[in-house]
Amino acid sequence: MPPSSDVDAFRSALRSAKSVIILAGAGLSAASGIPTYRGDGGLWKSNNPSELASPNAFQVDPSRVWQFYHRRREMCLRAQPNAAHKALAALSLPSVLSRVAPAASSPPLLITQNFDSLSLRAVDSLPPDNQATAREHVLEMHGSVFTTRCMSCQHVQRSYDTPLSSALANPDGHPIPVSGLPRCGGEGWAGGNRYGRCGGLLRPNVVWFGEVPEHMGEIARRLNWCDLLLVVGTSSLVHPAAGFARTVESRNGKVAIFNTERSSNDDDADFLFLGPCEDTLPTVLA
Ligand code: BV8
Ligand code: ZN
Repeated sequence: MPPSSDVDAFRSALRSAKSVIILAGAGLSAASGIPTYRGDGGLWKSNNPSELASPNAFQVDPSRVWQFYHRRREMCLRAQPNAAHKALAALSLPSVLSRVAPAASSPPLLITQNFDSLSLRAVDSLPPDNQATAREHVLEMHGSVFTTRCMSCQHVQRSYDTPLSSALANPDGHPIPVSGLPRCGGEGWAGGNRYGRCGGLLRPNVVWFGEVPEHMGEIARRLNWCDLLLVVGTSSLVHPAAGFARTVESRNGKVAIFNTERSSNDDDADFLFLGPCEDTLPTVLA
């Protein structure tokens, strides 16, 4: 049976759902000006991921990889959460949750493949008392461009300071010597736990191809109980996230897809809402 686009039927499914998960991809942040990967103007149309988004690429040319991520980090820092980010963050509010998903035992878990941290920043617009709970329900499975990991002591640090090294702010693009790249405890260090000030080379703490995504244990546990999965703005081509819909369907859970175009999972979906998620999500969650 083709997927339904009936808003009332979706709202009824959401009202009876006990464990809701949202899986988000680059389409969630498109309206915030962050380019997607595979659509028109997509990032991987003009850049080769194996030369920029892999451990080997960083090994071979850390300067080129850091300049690539510095530019994207600056773009993410300038971007603002859009109406879709905010509609999802609002689901953590008891007043909203009791209205749209009264049977849910806890706020929906938002698993985002995006590393722009806009879903976390959307939480900042919630009342302060609700922010901690809302943040606990956001899992950045491909990491965040605002976290770094030290190649020596493995210390992970979140920082919105910029630049993480003055050489990166220099736009003339010549190779930066490794000594001028972000260092553990160096410029842009966000303070906090000074344990990790070993001076080692930092890497962007994003999940590259071939690396294990973050929070996979928690994700597997929650998928086991999920009876309604919203799949928002993803081409569903990157694993393991691309397999989450099948996992939920195999346990008789329902899947609702929000995308501007047909994608590889939607024939088996229960619901399909075609259109910009910054419009469709606030509508169906109203
Ligand atoms: C792993 C960070 C093992 C870096 C990224 C099985 C089969 C085939 C391949 C594999 C497989 N298992 C593993 C692989 C290899 C690989 C993979 O999947 N390759 C694919 C490409 C063939 N996977 C991995 O290497 C992963 N690691 O599997 O480890 C493992 C697994 C589990 C447990 C233990 C061990 C690691 C993958 C992470 C790679 N890192 N990014 C960087 O970006 O610089 S991937 C990158 O793709 C981003 O994270 C991005 O989020 C993600 C997915 O892309 P999308 O978000 O979907 O973006 P895309 O542009 O493709 O689509 C956007 C969609 O939005 C479109 O549909 C468009 O129509 C829609 N849209 C646009 N605007 C809107 C909209 N929708 C709604 N509203 C709008 N306004
Ligand atoms: Zn270190």
